[in-house]
Amino acid sequence: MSETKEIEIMQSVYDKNDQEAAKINETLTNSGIYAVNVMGAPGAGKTSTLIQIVKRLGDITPYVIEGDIEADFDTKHLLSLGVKAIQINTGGACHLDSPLIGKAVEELQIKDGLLFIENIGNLVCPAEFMIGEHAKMLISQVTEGSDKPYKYPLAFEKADIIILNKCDLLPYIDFDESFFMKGVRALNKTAPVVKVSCKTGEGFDEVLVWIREKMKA
Ligand SMILES: Nc1nc2c(ncn2[C@@H]2O[C@H](COP(=O)(O)OP(=O)(O)O)[C@@H](O)[C@H]2O)c(=O)[nH]1
Ligand SMILES: [Mg+2]
Repeated sequence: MSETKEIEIMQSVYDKNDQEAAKINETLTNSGIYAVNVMGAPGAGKTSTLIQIVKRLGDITPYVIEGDIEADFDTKHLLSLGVKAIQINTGGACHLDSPLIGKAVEELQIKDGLLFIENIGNLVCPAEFMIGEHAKMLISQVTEGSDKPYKYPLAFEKADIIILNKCDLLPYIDFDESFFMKGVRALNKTAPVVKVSCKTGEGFDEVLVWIREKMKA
């Protein structure tokens, strides 16, 4: 009788990705780059948040790697604002991985500044893959409902900062902030949760304080 063997394929896929992520992280650190993996659902306001941040960076140079399944609207928008940006289209894959980011980093030729990697709009897979970042920024939005930390725990657990976007719409919707915060804090005791609006600019001064502190450290 032949012996049955269990092969942990997922583990080795993650290991290979994480090893490459560690190398990218080292390369970026040595080049004076602080990298932020920006995660969130489609339409949560990831690009809008980056635009608000970029406007406030002063002497810090921003770079963006834009991840989308298809199209390059966000990259074109960022380029039109003078931001050095590059597009990755995954053609279907639901997250960015280290080999994709490794190539993009090489192509961008960046030095001394702040790199945002806008991940594919998805609250699940991006949280599972390290891509060389120093920090993960999760964009949540009041319009997606206050139960999201309970339904998509990993993204909230792994986040180093949680941006709660579209707060200008709070008067028009039922968003239970204390339920949301209870869910967040059950998973993540330390990440700051910053209420913002990309429409009004509310909350971004606090986001900038966080970024500057992280880059200094
Ligand atoms: N009312 C309101 N709309 C927003 C806000 N932030 C983003 N949006 C809108 O939400 C849509 C998706 O934003 P976008 O930044 O493209 O989201 P992404 O897919 O996560 O990059 C756009 O129509 C934005 O104008 C906000 O704070 N308030
Ligand atoms: Mg976008």
